Amino acid sequence: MPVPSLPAELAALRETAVSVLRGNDLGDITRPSPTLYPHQWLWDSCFIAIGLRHLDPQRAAAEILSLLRGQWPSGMIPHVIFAETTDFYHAGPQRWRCDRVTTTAGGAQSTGVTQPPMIAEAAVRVGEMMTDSARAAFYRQLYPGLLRFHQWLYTERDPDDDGLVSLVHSWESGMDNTPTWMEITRPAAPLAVRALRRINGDDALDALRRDSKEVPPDERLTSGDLFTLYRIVRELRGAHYDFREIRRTIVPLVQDVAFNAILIRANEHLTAIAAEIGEVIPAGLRRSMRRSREAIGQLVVDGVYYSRDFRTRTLLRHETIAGLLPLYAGVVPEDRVDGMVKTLTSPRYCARFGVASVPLDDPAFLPRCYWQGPVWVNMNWLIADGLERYGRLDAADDLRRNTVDVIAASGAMYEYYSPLDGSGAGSNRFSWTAALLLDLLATAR
Ligand code: 9WN
Repeated sequence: MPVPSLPAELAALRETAVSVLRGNDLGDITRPSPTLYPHQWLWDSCFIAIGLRHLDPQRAAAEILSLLRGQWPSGMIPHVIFAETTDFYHAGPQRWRCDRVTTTAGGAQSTGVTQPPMIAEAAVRVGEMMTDSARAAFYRQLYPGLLRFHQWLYTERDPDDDGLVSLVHSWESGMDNTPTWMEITRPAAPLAVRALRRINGDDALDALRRDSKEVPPDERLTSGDLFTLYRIVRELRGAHYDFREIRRTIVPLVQDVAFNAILIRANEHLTAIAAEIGEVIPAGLRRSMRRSREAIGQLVVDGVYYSRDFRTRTLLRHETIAGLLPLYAGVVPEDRVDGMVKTLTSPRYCARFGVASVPLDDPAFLPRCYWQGPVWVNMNWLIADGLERYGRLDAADDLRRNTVDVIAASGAMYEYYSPLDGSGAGSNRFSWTAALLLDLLATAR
């Protein structure tokens, strides 16, 4: 691929991004980070493919197709497909024991939950870089598995035909400790966590955790919350990862607004992929797709989109970046778009480096703590894409430029950035930051 002509400083940054991706390349999958996340993650691989397409479209296509190796007979594509590695990951196969309930298409071990369905988006972006015949061949390989995944999302996770799919763990949202999820998850804290917390706050639990050796604990979720998430995994395991059984447990069930927004956009891409290879989307799925577009309108109050509790159908009135993703889905009525642009560029979301994951005036806001405030490059990318399709080109360009600037100022591919001072946090060799930087540089106007 010809390298776009870039100023020296950005060319060097691009080289850093390429070397991070090479360093995290495990053959036809890419791990999100060399130490923190040594396996394959669903939405990470999609964002990674969107960057890899600028280096090697076939390799990018392989990144996407490799996700099908983790597909369950039910159609689910898991959030993590475990790689053949002895590297430590805190929520590894032993925590899930999915081999007791199913097998995956490629025989790999996996988790028992999914992640935002970014596959169709990534496939279309990669397809744009291919010849017509290579793209058609790629789409033909991907389509049957991708179709089954979208069908599974509705049949398994929208049993009441709401048009919105429900998630069974905050890890499915990809925004692990976002306040919306933590609030609804905390009542499920194990008794021991509650007792220890009373005696000594989270400090007593810190010694027991193993996920925060690479990055300071205050950049991750609290120990109490982490042990609660492990407890939810135990509940899911006991319910054989089957939604009908899960419904009867204490597991929080959320119609997550960001996940459903991503699904709505993915449905459009899936429809385009099918049309290109002469396939017809089954009528049942077409109907679910239509219902989703209508149903997401039930999540908005006074111009703000929220997630909803599946059990009680009440809105979880916590304003976070998740509520901005309907822009990416293209489902925001035109007369509300400018209001949302105003919100995301306001000091509440601190537009200087992109969009804070939680507004600065929220009591839960912490500038360097994971999904509780930091700016994430993938969120900026999604929102900018939505703004562009709404014709808000200046806002989209500003957001993209700010994103490149914040990465450039840090000089490294951090997992997330403080919205207050742009300092990097989490892993500093994070694949999707590297990949999306490549995409931002290659597509800049
Ligand atoms: C759990 C891999 C993943 C991302 C998520 C991010 C984080 C995992 C963890 O890392 O979650 O899935 O162990 O904290 O929150 O979005 O996909 O990069």
